[in-house]
Amino acid sequence: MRNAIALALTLGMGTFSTLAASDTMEAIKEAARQQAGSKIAEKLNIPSTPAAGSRVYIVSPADGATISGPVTVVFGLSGMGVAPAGTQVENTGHHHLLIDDPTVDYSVPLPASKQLIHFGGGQTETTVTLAPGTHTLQLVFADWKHQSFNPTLTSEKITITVE
Ligand SMILES: [Cu+2]
Repeated sequence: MRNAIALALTLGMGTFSTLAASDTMEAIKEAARQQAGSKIAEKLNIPSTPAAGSRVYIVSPADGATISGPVTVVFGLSGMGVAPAGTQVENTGHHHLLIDDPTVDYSVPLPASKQLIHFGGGQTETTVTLAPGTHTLQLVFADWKHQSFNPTLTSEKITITVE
């Protein structure tokens, strides 16, 4: 822990030099603790805790919808806020869209694939082109380091038909 704080102090030099001269040593220590905590959380894939009562859901399309052409998916979130990936603010995260139910290991940062799309820019909707047929869509909300929250914040899985 001591080494991690020293490392954070070294890495954080730029940040600390911008602190006003009136900042106390305690404030600097607290900043170091937070920064060290972030580094450790990132290294150990420590999940963030979601805000109590928060939930993620698909606004549209509706479950069971039949759609012709590209599919616009609107992401819903309540109880928390959207922030771009890499922005560490409590009770925020970014959306991920799961297409056709890929296998996901929620203990590590979410990988990116054609079936697991990250919206690290803080987007709240997307348009995807899917082959004709039946598909499932589901959202996963994850924290600044692409780590799923614990407990996991996933939407209901919906099924749509693309013509
Ligand atoms: Cu992500």
